[in-house]
Amino acid sequence: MKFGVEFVPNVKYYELEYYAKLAEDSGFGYCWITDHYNNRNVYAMLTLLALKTQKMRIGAGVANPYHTHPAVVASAIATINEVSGGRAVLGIAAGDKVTLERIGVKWEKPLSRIREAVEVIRALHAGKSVSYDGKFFKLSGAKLDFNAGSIPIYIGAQGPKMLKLAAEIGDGVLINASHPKDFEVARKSIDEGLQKGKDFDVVAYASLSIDRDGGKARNAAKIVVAFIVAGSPDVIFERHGISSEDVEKVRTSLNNAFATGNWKAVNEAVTDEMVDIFSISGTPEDVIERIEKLKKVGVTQVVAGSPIGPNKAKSIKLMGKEIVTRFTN
Ligand code: F42
Repeated sequence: MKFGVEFVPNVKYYELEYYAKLAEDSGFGYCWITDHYNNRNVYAMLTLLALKTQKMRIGAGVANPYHTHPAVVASAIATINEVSGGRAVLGIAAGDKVTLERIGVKWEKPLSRIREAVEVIRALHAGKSVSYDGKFFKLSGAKLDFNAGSIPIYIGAQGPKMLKLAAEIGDGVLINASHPKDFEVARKSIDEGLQKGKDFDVVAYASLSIDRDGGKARNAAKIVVAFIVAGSPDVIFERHGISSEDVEKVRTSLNNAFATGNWKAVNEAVTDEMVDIFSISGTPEDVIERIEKLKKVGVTQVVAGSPIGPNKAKSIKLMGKEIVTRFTN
């Protein structure tokens, strides 16, 4: 099992640097930085981390081919690869519809767009002069004027078609899920696209919260879980037997909280069951038990995403000491 950590660059650069270095010192092998135009720029932050870390692989988790042309993505991540001495990885996915629409970007045909983008990026990274006549991207003799090196491409995917595509054309897949049942289902789509014998990293890009006090850990995950519940499709609730009334309570409390600031009500609306399904939360023992189950359903990398714990620094260290060491030694 490999371990990664995810950071959202909605904090000052020196905070991000501090947590990333702490993660590296705690034994995490991957650091993924999210990409949304309204946060600090992902490549600027990755350049910082390329200079301030030594061993960890660092990458965009995830870029999208809507607001950034794949040739620009190819060049940006190749720059990170050069600065980091070959430690860059690229995550790419369809992008967040709501965020993209806010800047007037139409979110159409994500499957074909991702396929084309990955083909363009791989060709440019191979150092070729690229002429490409896609539906969305047209290149005519495009070439990077520096050596990109080798950069694995991971695709962020939840839907069955995107999972299959990720298996077909990616080196790995980043799946926003925490529960073994969701990976059992995802595995079926992955297997449809995966060539036998291909080395492929199945990543649980999970909401994780760890603390020696299990109650505190679970409580810290509740707001993040509320957002996941609010954005999940009905098929997920049906799969886990969550009632539509319970989902509605979370959605209503969340909408109200934006207007009234009553986040306590959001915490109350999130059930224990939801915390279990949409996050990996609890004591080190609870987290170990869940990771053992994820391993059984084919997960090969666990990414600790928000909130990581009630005290981020303490939780990163605890993850390193009790979890990363245990699974990687
Ligand atoms: N989004 C961001 O914007 N920034 C991030 O930093 C970010 C991180 C991230 C990490 C892991 C991860 O898994 C996702 C992450 N996301 C992030 C969200 C990501 O960008 C996607 O929004 C998310 O993964 C949802 O994608 P999906 O895999 O569910 O694919 C969507 C597009 C979907 O509906 N897929 C369907 C499927 O079955 O897979 C298929 C849809 C389909 O068939 N479309 C057709 C087509 O050709 O594309 C026709 C549609 C048409 O337009 O007519």
